[in-house]
Amino acid sequence: QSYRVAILGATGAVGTELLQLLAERQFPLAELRVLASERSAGKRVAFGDETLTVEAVGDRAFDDIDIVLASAGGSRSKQWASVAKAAGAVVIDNSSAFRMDPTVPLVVPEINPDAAADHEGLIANPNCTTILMGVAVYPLHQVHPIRRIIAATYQSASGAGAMAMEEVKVQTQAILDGKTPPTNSFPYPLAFNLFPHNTPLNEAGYCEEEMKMVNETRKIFGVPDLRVSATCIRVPVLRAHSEAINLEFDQPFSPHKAKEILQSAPGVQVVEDWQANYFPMPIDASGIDPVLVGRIRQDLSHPCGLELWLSGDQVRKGAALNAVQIAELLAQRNWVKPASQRQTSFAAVGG
Ligand code: A2P
Ligand code: 11C
Repeated sequence: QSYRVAILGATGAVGTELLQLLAERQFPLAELRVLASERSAGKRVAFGDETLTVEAVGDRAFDDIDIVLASAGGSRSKQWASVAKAAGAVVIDNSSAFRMDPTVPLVVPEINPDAAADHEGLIANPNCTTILMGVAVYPLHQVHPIRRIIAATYQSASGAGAMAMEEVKVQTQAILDGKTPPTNSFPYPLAFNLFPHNTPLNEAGYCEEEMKMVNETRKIFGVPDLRVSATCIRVPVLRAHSEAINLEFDQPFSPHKAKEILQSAPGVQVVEDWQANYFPMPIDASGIDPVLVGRIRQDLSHPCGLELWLSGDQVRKGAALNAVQIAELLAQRNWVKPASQRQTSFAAVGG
């Protein structure tokens, strides 16, 4: 079976990656519609060896579409998800608009694929830092439950979109030329600098990005009271986020055993050369699928603690790849239609 797919936000950083992944992974496509704002209507985007013409999203844009991969920001998702659902499509939404809605599954296929079965036309793709952390620590959580996670993130410009990536390059050149760096995507210059993630702060002093790591991890792991605390920092890296993660388990967890588990965990690649002091780096993680994990070591300050370090491509596994994997999951398990509209294999017993 093949599917009619639409990408909303096809000209953006994640949209571009979605196009590459659908081609690379040979997703079974009957049609691929590429949608963006009016500004981009008529532009051409690459899809494998072909180019496709971008259409402006509109009321009829989702007619006859089975799967929508949405990555045009939360307000656009809020505006168009219901239109796409009404047209009969299932929306896999990369924004934060619906993630904490209890009726919307929040899915990382390596962690909670079965949650996708219950969808009613909308599935949320988690936040990128949350996905990367989840893929790396869930395999350990399955062996010994995690009691507490403390994370510090080093987030690249790609998390703020294609324009922000461009801005870092322009800022870098401006500073090297002795000029004032322009700032549009971020409140402060990012080149040769770093700053706490610039999302709104709550009363406790945590920003939205940090609270996404708390709340989304709880939902994906199915542990509503999991203790998570995060500090999210934007760094002048173009692409791929890194995270320093401290884990506390309910019992001691040997680093050797943790490494063995992670070496066979889906979506993870262990990168550790202690002699060479070589561990995951964003330049190595950029453009590849696995989350690179290393420096798996005993927490000196706690007998049940482990420390680890990861780098993962924010645009790939942190966004586009996870969304395409959800689409593949729906296709493989025949879950493209909403749960309430699916034919079960049991005939209704007549009365
Ligand atoms: P466009 O290029 O036409 O503005 P990024 O996160 O990399 O900045 O990408 C954002 C994506 O969301 C782009 O594809 C962008 O399209 C799309 N987008 C932005 N505003 C709208 C809108 N009002 N309607 C549809 N798509 C939009
Ligand atoms: C960043 N993680 O790096 C953010 C971008 O919840 O989908 C993605 C925000 C989200 O800024």
